[in-house]
Amino acid sequence: MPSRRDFLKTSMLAAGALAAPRFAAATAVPSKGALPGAEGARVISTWDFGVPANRAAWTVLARGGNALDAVEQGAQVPESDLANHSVGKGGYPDRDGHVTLDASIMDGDGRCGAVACLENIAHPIRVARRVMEATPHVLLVGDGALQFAREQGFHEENLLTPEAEKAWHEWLRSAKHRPVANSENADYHRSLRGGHDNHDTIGMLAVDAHGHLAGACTTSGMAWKMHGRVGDSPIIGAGLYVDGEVGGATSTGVGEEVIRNAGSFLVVELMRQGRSPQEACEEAVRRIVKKRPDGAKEMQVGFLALRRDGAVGAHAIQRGFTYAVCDATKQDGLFASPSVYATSFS
Ligand code: SD4
Repeated sequence: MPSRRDFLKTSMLAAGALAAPRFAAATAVPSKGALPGAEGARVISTWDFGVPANRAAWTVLARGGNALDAVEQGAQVPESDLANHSVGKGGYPDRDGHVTLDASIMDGDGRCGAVACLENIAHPIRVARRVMEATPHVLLVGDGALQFAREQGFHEENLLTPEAEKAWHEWLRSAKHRPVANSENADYHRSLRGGHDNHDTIGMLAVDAHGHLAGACTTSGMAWKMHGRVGDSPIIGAGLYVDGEVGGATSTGVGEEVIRNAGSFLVVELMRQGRSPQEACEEAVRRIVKKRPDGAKEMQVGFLALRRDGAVGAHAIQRGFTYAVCDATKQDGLFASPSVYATSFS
């Protein structure tokens, strides 16, 4: 894992290096089976914890495995990390003390599956894939999602770790129970993020050596959210969208703003119209900021995009959004996204 200083150094080069198509033949899309082994494969994901997640995904891509298996594998790394309070087991609970998880997975061919407000299952991304493959549906929520997971043989366990429970009790002491829509100040948004700013949703996008694309997104959502609240992460087109003809996009930050703008779908459609991944992410962020000129100063939303040729884009409202890039040349790349504002919640 690179140190923060290494990453900051690297990030000086990042925006230019990755915003521009990295692969020599940026517009030449590899045809199926044309590239041996891992050549041409790349996986990217949100935040610092994307580095170990990418490495897990890379174990699949490096042996010529497919992008869908890779992102499912990679997303499980932060889901298992108990020190990570925003994804999977160990995630901070809602205001009533329930850890409720949201996840989605999408293949470049348009197949997708998702779960929302799922309790007691440590790997919601695996359940999302099962929804995609074993049901005629796209999204299962709450008790129905849990019932399905049980039927599929998933193990049930308590996801509220002692550390997360302690943080919840501390929050309860000063908690103001009020709907998110009424609350637009920075302190409140910071509290929604559990006071941890470089720990957030993991969104992961991969292109495999056969030129096939897939994406995954998994989160425990905003800390101390209202019970039943669902963010952007399990909403196809909001927190995640992948189109094998174009590329994929994923988001992190205040999910309500991403849903309002169909954020990831927007990024992919902009790429389809010819914008670079970087330009597409910038435009999606711009739309959010334009609609919420005051609120945007105090909230974070970040988009990450991968074009089918491997070109990467990233943009965020606030400074501090990092993303990890892994390919045959470097497995642990970590970069800082450009942002609209220079402020950081970190
Ligand atoms: C959500 N985008 O549920 C996700 C994760 C999050 O601050 O809470 N980010 O809105």
